[in-house]
Amino acid sequence: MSLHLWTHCRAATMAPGTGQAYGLVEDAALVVDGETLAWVGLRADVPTDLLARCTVQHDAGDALITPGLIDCHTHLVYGGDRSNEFELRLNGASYEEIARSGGGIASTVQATRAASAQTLQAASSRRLQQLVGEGVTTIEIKSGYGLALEHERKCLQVARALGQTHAVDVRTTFLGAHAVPPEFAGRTDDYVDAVLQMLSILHAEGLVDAVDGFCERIAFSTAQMERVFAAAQALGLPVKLHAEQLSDSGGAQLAARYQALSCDHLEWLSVEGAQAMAAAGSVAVLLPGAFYFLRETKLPPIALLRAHGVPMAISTDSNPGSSPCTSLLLMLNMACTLFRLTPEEALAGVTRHAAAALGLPDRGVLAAGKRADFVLWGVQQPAELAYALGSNPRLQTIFKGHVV
Ligand code: DI6
Ligand code: FE
Repeated sequence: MSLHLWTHCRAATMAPGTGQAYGLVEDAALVVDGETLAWVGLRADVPTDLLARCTVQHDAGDALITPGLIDCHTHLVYGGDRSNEFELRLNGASYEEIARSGGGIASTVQATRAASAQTLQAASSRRLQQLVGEGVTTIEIKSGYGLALEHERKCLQVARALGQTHAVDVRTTFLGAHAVPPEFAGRTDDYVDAVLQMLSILHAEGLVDAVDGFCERIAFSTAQMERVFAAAQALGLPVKLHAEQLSDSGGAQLAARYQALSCDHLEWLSVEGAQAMAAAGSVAVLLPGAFYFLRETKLPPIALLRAHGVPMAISTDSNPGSSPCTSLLLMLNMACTLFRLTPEEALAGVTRHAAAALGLPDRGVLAAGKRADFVLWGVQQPAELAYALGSNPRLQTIFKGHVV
């Protein structure tokens, strides 16, 4: 099989331990074999046997190359929007008050149930195109606005279908434990029974790659989440958790006991929670869009996460209520400005650590054996990706070895 050679570029490989910030390689070459990277390094060092097999040459025009970006936490598939609640909040109501009075997630559930798969597909496709247009090559999409079997199924099927119609790898997460739907009002434990039933059916239909929940005083307790996690574990599915977003409920410790891939949000994370995550190898997924949009003032404990060596990922949390955002590059900037991450930490957060948050060791860095998902950017320095607020310097995306 003929190989493809990419040259005239700098590569921010994001590979750890190279001694270079961003794993940067000046005057780099990438050799692509089918869907896989066969070799990455200095152009002068490409092995001659490989070079001889490179029949297609690509001049990257002095672009900076990074791994394809990974948006590891989204609620991309939903009906309607919540601009009305945005307005209510600007007139004084809080996010929790709106949620408790039947708005919030419940209003999106109503709109999502009413929408056909086709309508959901069209609306979600528009959002996905914006992310893909910024170099996203892997995206996680959660259910959680259907909250009944047929509607959770519909959303997960739409998510899977999006992966067929766009140059992006879609990972699905079942978030049945997102909110208690109106027909179960006051009967949360009964709804958890229903969640367990939905999970086993949707898993059998091949629609679920991971399981998530919203562990919060306005959603599910740790005891209720534990039932969901135990069921996921019995099915061999990895778990993640929306934990300590609005309060510290000990969700991180629970998730860590189930070797969670990630705990997400974490504004109220405790020392014990961070220790548990470190011991379990869980990634901290930070969501600056939700922090910004809800005008939170409690910052996630970045210093604590650093001190315990917990890897930090960054994601859009794209959803209609707390982060109506379809720009992962903007999240890079906000992770730096709001959370004080370094641009290198932020870029690792949408590449290497985002891959870990999805349990995908085959991507997130540019190295031999990894998937050939990468992006050419019209920038000189990697820091420009986080610095240039609201700009999109993407030149080209290569997905599974092919130019998109
Ligand atoms: N936390 C969030 O920030 C989103 N879901 C969650 O569990 C918000 C979802 C929404 O408001 O629609
Ligand atoms: Fe979320």
